[in-house]
Amino acid sequence: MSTYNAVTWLLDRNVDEGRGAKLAFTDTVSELTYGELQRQSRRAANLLRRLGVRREERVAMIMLDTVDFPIVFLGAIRAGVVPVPLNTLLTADQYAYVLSDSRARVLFVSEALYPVVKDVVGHLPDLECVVVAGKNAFGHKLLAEELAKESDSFATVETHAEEPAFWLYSSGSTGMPKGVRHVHSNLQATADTYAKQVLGIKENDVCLSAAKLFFAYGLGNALTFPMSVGATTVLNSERPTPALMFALLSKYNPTIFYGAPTLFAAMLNDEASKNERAGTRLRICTSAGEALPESVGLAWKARFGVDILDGIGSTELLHIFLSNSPSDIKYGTSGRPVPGYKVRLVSDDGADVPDGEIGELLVEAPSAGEGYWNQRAKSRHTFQGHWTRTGDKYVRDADGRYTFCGRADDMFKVSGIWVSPFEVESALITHPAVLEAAVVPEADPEGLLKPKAYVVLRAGSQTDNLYEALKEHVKQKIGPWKYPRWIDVVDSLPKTATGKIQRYKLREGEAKH
Ligand code: 3UK
Repeated sequence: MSTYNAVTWLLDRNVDEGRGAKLAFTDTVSELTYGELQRQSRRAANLLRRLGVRREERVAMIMLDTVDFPIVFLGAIRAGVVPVPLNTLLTADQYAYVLSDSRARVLFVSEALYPVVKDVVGHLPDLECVVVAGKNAFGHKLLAEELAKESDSFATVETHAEEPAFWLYSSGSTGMPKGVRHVHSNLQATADTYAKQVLGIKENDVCLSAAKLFFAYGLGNALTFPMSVGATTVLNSERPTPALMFALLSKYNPTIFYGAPTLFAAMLNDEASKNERAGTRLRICTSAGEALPESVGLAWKARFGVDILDGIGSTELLHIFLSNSPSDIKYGTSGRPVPGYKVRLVSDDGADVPDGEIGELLVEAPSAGEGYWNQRAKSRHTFQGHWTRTGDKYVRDADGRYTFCGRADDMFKVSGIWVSPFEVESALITHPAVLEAAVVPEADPEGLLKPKAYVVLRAGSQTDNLYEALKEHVKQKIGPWKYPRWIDVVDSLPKTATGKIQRYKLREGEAKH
């Protein structure tokens, strides 16, 4: 049987090829060369063995983006143990759910995040040990001390290319998160396709990702991709505010900056950063998580002279499968299939739809997860043989480019015609008074569905006759039946940790929790 452990390719290969002394990660406090990361990850593998964790068992990580993250993540994979990085912004209840669902044997937690889980860790039958990264052990074990006790030699476990290497929980827009099992070969699959062929990542690149490592997007951006070529990553453990991002861009001068639409828009709008530059070495930016409005892409390019590549990825498919590329950008679209991925657009009955018609996006991917843990019905619905359903509605134009039209579950019909909330929201935010918008169906007095909008206004915007002006604006832009019949001005919109609008929380008659 041939064997393949992702760590051999991702990490050990860099040392074998002579990059042992090269800087792999810096987190603004500590630095880690490829050689040091190799040694530390071997210590982490030995630590897991000493703690009695066996191959295939899970260990959870609630860790900030510091150099400890790759040490623990890669150490576990080296030992054939399955790391489960968790969102660092969850509540105690949500941690209790995922820790128990995954049956994690060990929890690695950053000191600053320990207080959130302190009342949970004593109540989980499968959790045997807590290891704290930082200076205060809270009565548990300290990561640095435990690693120091271990040997830095370890025979990497001979795993199979198709056995689970790590899990990522997909938050979805409703319900409890689902554990997506990703296999060893999936990391390399995202590097060989998107990173190599779209980003054209090279050894001398320096990467900065606003998305954290526990997200599939951040994991690829700041770990898989740079390590695939022996490049360097700048890790940021703090909240990615515009001011902090500008400071990191100027201090580290990265060549690739991976962001998200809300952040790019906030950086462009930040009064205090009006005179900031994006760094002299920056060659490309990427955007994912939600669609990048055309206006944001154009404004960014005009101000900083660097393009933003919008691309869509998902936790289930690990990284981006449809994207613009440096030589082929059309703002407002998600571009074309990434080489190595195939896509289809299908109608409700499963038939392929022609150009210009909206269909659900299915993807054939070398990096698809192999299923959701303990969720057979949901696994069957999403992972259908070679094809993975995304739940996204898209339209393909005659040039073969794809444009996002919203989530399948958010679409609704008005007078028998499909309305995409996303399209109405996109129209609303082109009005100068509107910063953000969310659109949901609401029943009129006859019981028929019509669009209702929740809008966040820009500071200091003119509000005389605003409602009529917004309705007229939408009618002009996208068609008379799509305009919002009701408009509510709100301070903020409900969003997931990944910045996606939770329309279900705004829909009439649905649980508003
Ligand atoms: C939406 C987009 C329009 C879309 C992700 C890059 O976002 C990521 O993963 P998630 O599991 O969410 C997946 C869903 O998010 N989406 C993401 N990107 C775009 N919609 N345009 C986009 N560019 O609904 C998708 O199904 O949180 C992003 C890489 C890895 C990822 N996991």
